[in-house]
Amino acid sequence: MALFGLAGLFIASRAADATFIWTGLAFTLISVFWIYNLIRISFDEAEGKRVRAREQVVPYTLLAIAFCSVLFHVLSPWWWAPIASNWHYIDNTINLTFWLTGIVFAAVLAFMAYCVFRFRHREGNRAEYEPESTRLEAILAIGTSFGIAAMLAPGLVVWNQYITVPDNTVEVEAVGQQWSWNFRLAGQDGRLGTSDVRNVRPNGNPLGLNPDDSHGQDDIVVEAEDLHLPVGKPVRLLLRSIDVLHSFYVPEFRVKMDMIPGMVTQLWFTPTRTGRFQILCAELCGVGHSIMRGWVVIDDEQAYQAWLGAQQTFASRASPALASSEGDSAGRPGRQDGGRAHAPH
Ligand SMILES: [Cu+2]
Repeated sequence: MALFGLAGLFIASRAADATFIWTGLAFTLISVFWIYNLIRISFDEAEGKRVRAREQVVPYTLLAIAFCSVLFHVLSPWWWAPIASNWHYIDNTINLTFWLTGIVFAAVLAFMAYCVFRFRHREGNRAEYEPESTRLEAILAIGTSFGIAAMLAPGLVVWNQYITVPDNTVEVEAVGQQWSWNFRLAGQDGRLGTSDVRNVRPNGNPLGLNPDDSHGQDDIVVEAEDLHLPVGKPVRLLLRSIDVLHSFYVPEFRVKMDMIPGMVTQLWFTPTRTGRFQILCAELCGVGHSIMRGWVVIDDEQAYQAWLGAQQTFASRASPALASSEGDSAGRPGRQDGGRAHAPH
């Protein structure tokens, strides 16, 4: 019965059109109700409410659930997108967690099945009262501690790698706003200029670069277009938001980090293959959250240089008026609306 339900899930997940999806889900629902009914019947039998028709349905059902769950995990069509960065450590820790929790899950169900079978109702049997067992408590406490430590320890090691940025990274800025992604790369001087949300102007300065900072003049500003990066080079992404909380997430890179207004957060990765990968916002950030998508294109060196050469610098984008008149405190009225990148609609 459980296999029947499993087959239904597979049909639903592989199906291209709605009819098959609903057929598959119906399969699964029917088998779930069937199993539920079997369990109910056997409980009734155990309580003597009903003539014993099917001996020991519950233990077998429990074992079947454990077996099919593990089988489903192994054969599941819902799995990660193929990795495109150095962060295979993250996959390893998740796999480890899956296996540890899977083994415990199967063991608990097997224990339940054993107990249901071993201590089933029989005429004249009486239960023993044994409220405490120091030995059993010690075994469970120590066993559980080891299991949890085994799941947490690899995560700490990987987290340490994740927050330790290597020296040879290229700095690139990604800025989230409702509801698009902008980027900035250092120009000839190899340095990003300073920025402030009070400098943000929808036309000419979407990232709020400081017009008086000479380091910022040659910065390459990519507004709501694809970000290109060279393959094989470690990248340190500096993350900013100019309005509300966002989160930068590229599933293939296995990296995700929140973007917090007023703070610069960061993450780093090394792209390991060329391709076009979607950026998702992973923090609910307003009605347009689900359409807040962008793309990172990983190029070989030649294609990357060609793309880089075609980009505009901050100085070439900005209008002369912007650079001079709003740099001082006289620009105060302009600052009032400067916190937002653009009108909501
Ligand atoms: Cu967002």
